[in-house]
Amino acid sequence: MNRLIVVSNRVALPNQTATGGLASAMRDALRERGGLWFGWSGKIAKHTAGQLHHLKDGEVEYATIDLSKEDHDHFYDGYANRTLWPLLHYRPDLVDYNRGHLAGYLRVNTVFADRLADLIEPNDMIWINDYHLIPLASMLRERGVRNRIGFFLHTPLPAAGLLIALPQHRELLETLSSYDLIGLHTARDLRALEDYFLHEAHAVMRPGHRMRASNGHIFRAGVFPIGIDTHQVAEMAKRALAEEEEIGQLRASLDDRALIIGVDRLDYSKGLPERFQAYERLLERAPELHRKVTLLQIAPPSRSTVPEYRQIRRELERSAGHINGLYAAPDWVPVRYVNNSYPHSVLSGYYRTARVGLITPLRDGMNLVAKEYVASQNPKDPGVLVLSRFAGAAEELTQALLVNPADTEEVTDALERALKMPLKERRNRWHAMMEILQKHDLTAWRKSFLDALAA
Ligand code: GDG
Repeated sequence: MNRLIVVSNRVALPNQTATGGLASAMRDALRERGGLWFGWSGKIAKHTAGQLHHLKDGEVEYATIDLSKEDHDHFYDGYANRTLWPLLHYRPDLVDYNRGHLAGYLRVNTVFADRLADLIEPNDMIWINDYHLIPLASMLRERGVRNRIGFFLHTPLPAAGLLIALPQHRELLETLSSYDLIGLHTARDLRALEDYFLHEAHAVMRPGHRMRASNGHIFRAGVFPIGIDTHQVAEMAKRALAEEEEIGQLRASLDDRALIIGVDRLDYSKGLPERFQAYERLLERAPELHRKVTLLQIAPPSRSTVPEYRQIRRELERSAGHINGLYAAPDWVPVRYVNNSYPHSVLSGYYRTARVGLITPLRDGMNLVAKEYVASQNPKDPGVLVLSRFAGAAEELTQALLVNPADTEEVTDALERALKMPLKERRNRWHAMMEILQKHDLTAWRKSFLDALAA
């Protein structure tokens, strides 16, 4: 089996817990085949930026580099988080375009290419991840790398009409044609990619989902919806009540009230203000539910150097305070809004406790929390997933109650229906979703991507 090189902005080193789906998928793939994980060390260089740090753990090597403060600010805080992230999440109004940020982004990709090129052996397969590293393959090709290189985009890809709002979009996006394979989460994202290349970048379709770009490169794109480690999550959730004291504490505090849960990084793409509004509307419309339900929203803060993230935090504090001010009673707090993060083992127990999983991003590449919520349920008495149509997960989890997160009444209706859903219907919907999650788990995802890359 060929050696695998994984490249991502952040690397989960062996002594760190792998948070998030990407990190654990890559770690498993590397352990199985042996290989190298390359990326940013997560550190700002005090003296020399770009120096390589090596670490070996069994068959897996890690090579990381520090970034200078200036490069980090332009590349990560700037172009990745303030230009590409809002654009890819359909928010051109939030795109902060600055040529200095683009220059920093290209500079960091160049440093990655320079350092990585020296580490590549002739038969290695290279798997580059996410929007931080779009031009990396073309830079490696310029350095003579002829290996098979795949790219996976973990975010959505918006329609061509939006992508062209990015200044110099062709210079950046056409570099995608240097990959052998581009992986996306959904059919909608694939359509957007094909539409962009065919209608904005003068590419032509070739048989077998291949395209020929205007520079003559032939590449392939496909749909590979990321999964979770379904079996492991289900087992963890089953054990959580016995093993994690937080679960007993939460259950005792609920006092038989139905729990609605949301877990999201504090990000404007997650639709949190709209979610709070729908919950407020539920309490307004259904007084019989007062004291009978509680919303637990877990939202660890992220990217707090970006103004929009500080603003959404203030907005949510106001909104939670407003709802509690209107409806709370001495023995009932309708919204529990928590800005902490929790280990997976605790989260899975929280999911199992919740009658409703309320996952309503305005846009999301996949949304692994939705899948983890389903996998954590008690098969005898499963909860109901209320899911945004605009999360990639909605293409597979069609037995969730699918909603448009901007339509307050629709989300409120779904919440009410979920809270009142009879056991038989809950079981039927849960079984259908669980079957999909078992078949298309994380192992199946990485295998199908790597098989396609090797083909
Ligand atoms: C990108 C795309 C796509 C652990 N503790 C907390 C927490 N975790 C874990 C969750 C889940 C992961 O983090 C979050 O996964 P998501 O898929 O929801 O979102 P991201 O990792 O930000 O993002 C996304 C994914 O890549 C994979 O391709 O699905 O669309 O944006 O595993 O259990 N999460 C939160 N709080 C915790 O305390 N929010």
